[in-house]
Amino acid sequence: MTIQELNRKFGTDRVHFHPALHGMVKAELDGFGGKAVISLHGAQVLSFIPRGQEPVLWMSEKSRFEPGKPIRGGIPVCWPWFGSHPSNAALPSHGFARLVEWEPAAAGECGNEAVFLELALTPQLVPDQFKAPDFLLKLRIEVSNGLTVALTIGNSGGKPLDYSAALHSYFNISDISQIAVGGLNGRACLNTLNNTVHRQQGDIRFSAETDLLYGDTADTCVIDDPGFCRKITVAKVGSHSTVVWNPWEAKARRMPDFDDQEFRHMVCVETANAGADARTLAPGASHTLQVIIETQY
Ligand code: TA6
Repeated sequence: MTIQELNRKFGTDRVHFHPALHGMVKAELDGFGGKAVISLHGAQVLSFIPRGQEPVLWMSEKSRFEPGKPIRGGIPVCWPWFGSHPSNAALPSHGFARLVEWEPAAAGECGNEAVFLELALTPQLVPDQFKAPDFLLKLRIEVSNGLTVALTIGNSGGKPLDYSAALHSYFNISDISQIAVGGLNGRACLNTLNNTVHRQQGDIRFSAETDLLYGDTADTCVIDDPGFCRKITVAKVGSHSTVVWNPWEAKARRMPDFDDQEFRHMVCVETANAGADARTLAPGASHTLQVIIETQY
């Protein structure tokens, strides 16, 4: 559909579609409490700015916006696998959902003075190389005073659907050495950098590359950022695993879509169904993975 057709069919006073780089399309949601921008490429939330505040989500200055490539920042949708593919290392990390164009399904205003956009993905929109299973994905983005993103996975086939997933949120922070991530105290954690397991003691602070997978946790995380004089709360539904990541300098240098010093201004707190929390859907079943992001000053 052309931009004009999209706006005619799905646009409202508060939902507008615009052309983006490389022929991509983005939607702007002008909510009562803030604004969000979503790329139809990957159904990726690119930004969320509550009224009068610093941006809540981080986006690399060197991110690519190219067909078939992941966008570095915002909220990547990782599905149907989180991390490396379990049996085929040649496949891209974090699945194919963030690499393809999704289609708008609905848009408008809803109850709590929120503005929403729903995007959908079906196997017909996925290149054959990924051998997509029978599925239906829906992503619903709601902007009110906070940002809610809900990924609903449906098994439209006749056999069980195994997958892992994450809403891989990149948060904008003042300085990685100043912040703390709370909410996971006492939770078992796999350090994926050295495959050791420990129990979290207190808040998470950062002084080196950090890549931690917490299991058995439905907890709300809180990013305490004294530099921006704010806290970002990351609540969730339908998830019992959380990933906390910062690449630090050496890994950032190895990533072409990540500027060398940008690691200082971002942290990922990822709402997942990963590790032991990977899921299996029976034929006809569905599951929703949801993150609710709010700020406190
Ligand atoms: O955040 C968890 C993680 O799996 C890290 O290990 C790191 O690879 C990150 O995701 C980014 O992955 P990407 O494929 O987007 O470069």
